[in-house]
Amino acid sequence: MRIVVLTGAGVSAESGVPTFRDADGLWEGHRVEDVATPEAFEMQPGVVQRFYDERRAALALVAPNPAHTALARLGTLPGVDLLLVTQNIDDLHERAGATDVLHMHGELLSALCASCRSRCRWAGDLADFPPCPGCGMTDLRPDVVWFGEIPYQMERIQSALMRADVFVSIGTSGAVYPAAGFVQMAAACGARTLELNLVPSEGTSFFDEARHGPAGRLVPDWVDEVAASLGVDTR
Ligand code: BV8
Repeated sequence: MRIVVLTGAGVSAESGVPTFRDADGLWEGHRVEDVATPEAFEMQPGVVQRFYDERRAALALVAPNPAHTALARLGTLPGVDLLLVTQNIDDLHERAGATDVLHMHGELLSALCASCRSRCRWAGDLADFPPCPGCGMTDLRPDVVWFGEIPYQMERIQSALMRADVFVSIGTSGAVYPAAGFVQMAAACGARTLELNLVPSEGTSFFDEARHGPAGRLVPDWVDEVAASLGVDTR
């Protein structure tokens, strides 16, 4: 069974990672264009670096929840060919045991050199503009995809969507493209589509089925169903 799963901020909400558009969402404190665009980084690099330094440091205070754990288990089920695509830049999928997670919008724990384009794992701050381990220039930036920039590994995502038997969207509002358009691409290529979200998303009408509630309950239940359909007992 070829499954493509797309996750958003809602899958990490029960771990204590603020989402973007919910009441106390991240953007509440900051205007998107002030922190998540190349122009903002050009104009006020210190503000943007501190914004991501804060989120990187906050990763140490959170842990995976049952939704992350269930998706890691899904990837190990015999007969399941899973591509786990996330819009999240946290590392909770990996800490729950998931392997080969595709971070289409980048990762907090990675730095990208704007000079030599090399990447390196990064756990500390960038606001003091440390030298790039590759070229020594002080042009390291967060390795995240800002608005107006092209998401990572789009070809790999598109080919998986076109071959998928099942497409599942978890914890995302469907407000940001191209991720918000994946359900239509998968459906057009014959996949069965399922939305698991706290409330109906902006794209809920595009899904064959939608279940609403906390991911920490919906995702383990759904993974058990997949396992049972493959004759595998999971719990
Ligand atoms: C691009 C990284 C060209 C940085 C992010 C078409 C139409 C209109 C606009 C556009 C368009 N195409 C492009 C655009 C422009 C733009 C865009 O979409 N703008 C929007 C605002 C209209 N898109 C871009 O600029 C993209 N680039 O298009 O390049 C291109 C395209 C294709 C191919 C080649 C070239 C780049 C966008 C990426 C920007 N970077 N993040 C950072 O994180 O700081 S986006 C960021 O915001 C996240 O990564 C995520 O993608 C988005 C937030 O959305 P969600 O994750 O869904 O979070 P949100 O808070 O909104 O919703 C949470 C949901 O969870 C809610 O529904 C809530 O109810 C639910 N929930 C809450 N708790 C729970 C829960 N669910 C279950 N359980 C719970 N406990």
